Parts: sequence; structure tokens; C-alpha cells
Amino acid sequence: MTKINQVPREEYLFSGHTACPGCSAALSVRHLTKVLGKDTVFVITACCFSIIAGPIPLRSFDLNVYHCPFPSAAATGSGLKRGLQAMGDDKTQVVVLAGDGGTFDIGLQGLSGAAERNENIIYICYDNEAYMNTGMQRSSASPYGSGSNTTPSPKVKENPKKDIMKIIEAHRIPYAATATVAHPADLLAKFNKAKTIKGFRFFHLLCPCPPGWGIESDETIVFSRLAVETGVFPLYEMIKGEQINLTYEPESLRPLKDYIDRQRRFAALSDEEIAVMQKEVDKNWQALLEKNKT
Ligand SMILES: Cc1ncc(C[n+]2csc(CCOP(=O)(O)OP(=O)(O)O)c2C)c(N)n1
Ligand code: SF4
Repeated sequence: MTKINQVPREEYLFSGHTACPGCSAALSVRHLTKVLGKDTVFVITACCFSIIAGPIPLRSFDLNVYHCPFPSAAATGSGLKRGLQAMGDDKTQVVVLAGDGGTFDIGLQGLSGAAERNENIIYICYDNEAYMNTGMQRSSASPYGSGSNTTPSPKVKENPKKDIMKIIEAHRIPYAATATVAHPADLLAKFNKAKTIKGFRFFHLLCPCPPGWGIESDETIVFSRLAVETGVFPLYEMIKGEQINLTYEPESLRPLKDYIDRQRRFAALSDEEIAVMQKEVDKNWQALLEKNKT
């Protein structure tokens, strides 16, 4: 299933859930549930999805959801999967769903442990590049130059974004991939592939967030696409931490400014600072092209 008209019609994330209008994280996970189907249980750490899933007795997922403390998501998912297997259930997919705060920062140790043990779970990091649920504080996934409530303009974030895929690469897990909802066929193909693989599988989903990024609610797809077209967020998959396959390659990269402009979080950036960022994007893109095996 790689064509958008082949997406299953079943819905496992009901409309009327409490994500903000235009939330690309909710849309990505809606696609994921359609691919994985009913034999799925989500482990959700504190993040926007704790709210989107709904407080008991309300629910927006037609799937089992297990809420866990912030740092323990990957460990909780691992235990749940092993428990299911001990009961003879091999088919239920255990999916950890965590934001960038829960992944890059607070859950990194548990994530590394589960990846190193090659636990048989899928870990989804939806990266909106800040702690959005608690009012937009910077995380280690926030890009250099971005404003947030803890890095208010004009003293915006001075450190570069942590490269989570390089950390994952070091664990040599069976499958890891980047994806965005702007390329739904690519996203679905990767979810489908992950479904057929055993062991630890990791997804890094870039998820533009209208209130956090200062964009309109109908622009999340636009900015997802611009992130890919400018080389800020390349689409690729990684097999066993060795083989890297670019799954989409723009004919030529668009200037970074096209992506930066119109996002309120970057409003304080000067042209000189954008030029520094452009150099970094170009360097990372070249390094990826050299590793690309397709
Ligand atoms: C150990 C711990 N520290 C802090 C919090 C408060 N908290 C709840 S949600 C959240 C932000 C989560 O950010 P992220 O993981 O990026 O997900 P997002 O909110 O962006 O969806 C924080 C800090 C908590 N629940 N537990
Ligand atoms: S704050 Fe951002 S990530 Fe959270 S629900 Fe709203 S749009 Fe989605």
C-alpha cells in the first residue's frame, strides 16, 4: 500500500478529538493507526497526545492506550510487549508515542536501553520541536535561532538541534525512518514496512505545530513540505544503522529562507544568522548524500 487511494477507510482516531486545528501530529498518527489496524496498543507519555487521546471516560482512539510516566515510555512499551508475548500474543503491535521532549530529552535513556536490547516495539517520535503541551518551552529538538517561552525573542535558542537519528544510528536497530504528512505515500510505505519487521523500529516524524511555530492552521502541510524541499528534514530510511536510503530527493534544494520566513518563532533571526543555518543544512545534506545507497 503506497498509493493514497489505497489507505484503509477504517478510522481508529475519531474526529472531534482535542488536538488544535491543523495539528500535523494528529494527522500523522491517524495514518499510522490505519496501517497498523486494531491489533495495536499505544503507550503514551506526557505530551499533546495525553490530551488528544482523551480523559477517561472519554476517548478518541478506538485502540487500547496505556499512559505512562514521562521518562519510562520505552521501558513500559518493552514490558508490555514481553508480557503480551508471555501470554502467547505475538501479533499485537506495541507502539510508543512520544513528543520530542519525551524522546530527545526526558525519555532518551529508556529509549537507548530498549533500542540496544532490540525490543520488539515501534517507537514514534512526533517532533514539533518544543514542549508544546505545557506552553511551548524549548527542547533539545528546538532548532538554533527559534524563539520559545524559555528562549524569548530576541535571545532565541543558541544551540543547534540535537541529531536524534545519529543517536539512533549508533544503536544499529533493524529499521528507522524519517517522514512527514506532506508525503503521505512515503509515510504509509514506511509504516507498512515497519509493520513487517521484528525488533526495534524508530520513526522520526517532523510535525509542524500551528500555535508553537506561529503558522496558520492550514499551513502544516506547506511547512512539512518546505522542510523537505529545503533539506532541513530529509526523507530517508535506515537499515541496521548502516544502509541509508533517501526515499525522496528534491531536484535541487530550495533556499532555507523559504522555510524560515513566515514562521513567527524565527521572527528575530537576521540574514547573517540564516546564512549560518544555511551552511549547516548544506553540510548535513552533503553528508547524507554520501551515505545514500539508493
Ligand atoms: C517527569 C515530568 N516532567 C515534566 C512534566 C510536565 N510535562 C507534561 S507534558 C510536557 C511537555 C511534553 O513535551 P513533548 O514531549 O515535546 O510533547 P508535546 O507536548 O510537544 O506534544 C511536560 C514538560 C511531566 N508530566 N513529567
Ligand atoms: S500544540 Fe501543536 S502538537 Fe500539540 S495538539 Fe496543538 S498543534 Fe498539535
